[in-house]
Amino acid sequence: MEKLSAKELVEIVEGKCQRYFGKPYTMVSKHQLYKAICLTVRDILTEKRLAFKSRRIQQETKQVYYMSMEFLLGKSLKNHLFNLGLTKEFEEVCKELGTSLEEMYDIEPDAGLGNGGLGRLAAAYMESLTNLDYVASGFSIKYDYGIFKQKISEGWQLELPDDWLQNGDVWLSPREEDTFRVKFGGQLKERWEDGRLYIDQVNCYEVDAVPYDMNISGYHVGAVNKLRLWTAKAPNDFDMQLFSQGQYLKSLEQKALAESICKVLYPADHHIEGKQLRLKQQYFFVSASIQSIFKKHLRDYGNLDTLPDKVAIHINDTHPTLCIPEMMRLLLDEYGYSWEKAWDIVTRTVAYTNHTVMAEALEKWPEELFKQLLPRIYQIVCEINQRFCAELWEFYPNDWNKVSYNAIISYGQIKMANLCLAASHTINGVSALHSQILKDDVFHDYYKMHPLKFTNVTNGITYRRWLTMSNPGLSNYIETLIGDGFLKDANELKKLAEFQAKKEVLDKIMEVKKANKVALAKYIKENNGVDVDPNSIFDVQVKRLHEYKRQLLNALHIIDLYYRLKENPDLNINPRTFIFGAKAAPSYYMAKQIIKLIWCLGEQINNDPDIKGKIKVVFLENYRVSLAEIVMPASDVSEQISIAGKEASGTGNMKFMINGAVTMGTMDGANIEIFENVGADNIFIFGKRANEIDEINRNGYAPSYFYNSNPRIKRVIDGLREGINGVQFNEIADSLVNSDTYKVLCDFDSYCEAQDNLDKAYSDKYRWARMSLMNTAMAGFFSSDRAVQEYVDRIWKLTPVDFTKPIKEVKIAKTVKKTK
Ligand code: 26Q
Repeated sequence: MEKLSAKELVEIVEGKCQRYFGKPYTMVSKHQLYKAICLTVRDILTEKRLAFKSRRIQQETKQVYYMSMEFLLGKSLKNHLFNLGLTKEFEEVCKELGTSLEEMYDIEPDAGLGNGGLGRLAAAYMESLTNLDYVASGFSIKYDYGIFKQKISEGWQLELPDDWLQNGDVWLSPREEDTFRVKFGGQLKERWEDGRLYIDQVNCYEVDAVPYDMNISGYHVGAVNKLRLWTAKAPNDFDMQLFSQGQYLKSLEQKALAESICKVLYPADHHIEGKQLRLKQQYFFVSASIQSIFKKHLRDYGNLDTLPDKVAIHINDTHPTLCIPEMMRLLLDEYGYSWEKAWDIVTRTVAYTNHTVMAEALEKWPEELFKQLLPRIYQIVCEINQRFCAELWEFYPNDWNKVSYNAIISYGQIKMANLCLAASHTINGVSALHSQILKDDVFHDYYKMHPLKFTNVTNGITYRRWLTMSNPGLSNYIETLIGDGFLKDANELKKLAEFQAKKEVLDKIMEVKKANKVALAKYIKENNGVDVDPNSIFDVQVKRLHEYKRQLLNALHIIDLYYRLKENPDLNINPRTFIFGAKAAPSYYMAKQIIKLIWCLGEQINNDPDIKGKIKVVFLENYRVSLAEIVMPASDVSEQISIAGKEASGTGNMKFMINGAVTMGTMDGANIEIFENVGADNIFIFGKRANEIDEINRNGYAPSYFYNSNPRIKRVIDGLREGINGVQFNEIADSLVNSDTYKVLCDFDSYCEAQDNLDKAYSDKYRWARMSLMNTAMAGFFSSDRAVQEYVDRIWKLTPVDFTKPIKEVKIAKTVKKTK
């Protein structure tokens, strides 16, 4: 496809202004101009996607469907222009139209259709699949409201709705013709016809799933893939029936009920409440997606026997697990397959990634609720369970405990992870350590039965977004040193290591970092009203707020340092700015207390003249993808301090690393692989190892011991009780001394020591700059392009679309045959 010139693009944008807003471009608002520009980019991508699709159909390429309740996309305009190589052209377009591209970027809201790591990973993988010319579609829900907007009022988190569709809907194209119907509730009626048993779901209520498609672009490639988001609509005929019975209000009530399904993203991660609406969301998007996959496969290949050869379905954590019984339902009830044949098709198609080992985050549903909402799916899950238990019983004869622990249904609960194990051909964790823990611990019994099903794929990030787009100063400078090969192949960043002894390179690296810190300091001044010194160490912990991530450990170290400074204002340390950003699940009481504590620390420390501004504490409101793009390039220190064994991988750690921040971390998740890549000289590791934590748990842990025997710990905890900025934090103090589930006190000394070492290292300017450079140099492994290639090789078995083959005229639709 020919690349369009700026002049041609201006004409297209003008045309959009006329068509959509009925005005010449000179008369439209900035927001309308923004929409006209996005619509232009959308059309370019759609045209490209159709060309890609013809090749896919012609080459009969196998494809992956990535099923995820979350896709945390962030902003798209800048990313698409960068990927298409059209940034310069659109800068000119904007100039011509009397605006700037930056101004357009600012108008776009973040598409916050995710909580954190898992959602961002899904977005990254869609993009990397596209980068590598694989055919992929993502499936999820078009939430009216994404992750809430966080306001901080006197240190307390408030949640506000995130109406992202206001300006974010420009990327979505409705495809009403691909609407599917989803059934809930009702009763089952059995019916014999032509010697076959059919199951009808009667008196159920029905919801239409209407798809909206979004293009996914890749970097300088021919491929464009799609993300399909389903929205729930009450069927029209249903309305009419009630209206005609004079039940006007009832009808509108039903409509609102149906449409509530896609209202809002659940804002809790790592803690699960068995809410009926969440289960409805899951079945709704999964049923529509599977129906759509089957329809397309039938159109392209004529029958479903070949599904596993042409389609891989990926389950992103257990949230889309219902695609397993839904596939069975369609194969059995709609397409007349036998159980054995249907199960064979399903189990050769589906694979599952686990993202957590936290017991409270493993999804379970009350059997009764499940049965009422999804009666036919429930029957199928019961049958899968029976067969699965028979297999367990054979492998673990007479071991009731093992059978009930691993069963899909036991003690009135349906355990989604166990259903995933039963049906997936491959199961993976997201870092080396996490995958090992799955085998040794969480899924150990099943691992013994099917060791070959288990594998690891360490997570990755879209490094062009995090390095080149977010940190152009660093990326452009790297290009002058090692050329632009790293833009296609992240491993080329290794070439930077050659420069680690070159002072002029190290000076320049620190100069770039300083400029990024000045920009973040400006943001902090504007948003928090706090003056921070860009010459201080920017020490950053940004991620969801959870006790296992131990923001509290960071806070306790700050309190200790503050007391030390109060005692001795001349304490010889480098000035430091401690920066936090974190959303707490709205119902997570302790997490909100911790946010309040950090905010109070800022109030007290930032306004205490005694410590001469040596340390500052800032809590950034509403941490999100677009704020991360400002924070990552400006960070010196990356805090990755979870209790060992609980952070499945972490991906923020990788974004910091590639931007030259040095990790302060425990041996947890992907930190271990960061350590292996950069080497012990370029990272600060502290704390108990995962196996040591296990041992402590086995032997019994008494946190009061640390309180009673360690004066520094005692002073800090007493300080929480006395009050920080006049607020007492007794509940936090009690929980530390009485239970300390996440071993904060146990790792406190080791953390403080590592922090002192870090401070010393920073004093040696070139030593620090070298560490920073080496972090960027060794970050190539953490590219999501590498991760996706591993998924392809080990799990999905895809081949890329071949762009060297000429395109022939193709007939898109083949005849649909139903299998007997
Ligand atoms: C489930 C049921 C009901 C309501 C909410 C949920 C729910 C939602 C989101 C459960 C978990 C999540 C998110 C989990 C998550 O983000 N996990 C992170 O995944 C990253 C990508 O693999 C890892 O890097 C992180 O270590 C892991 O914490």
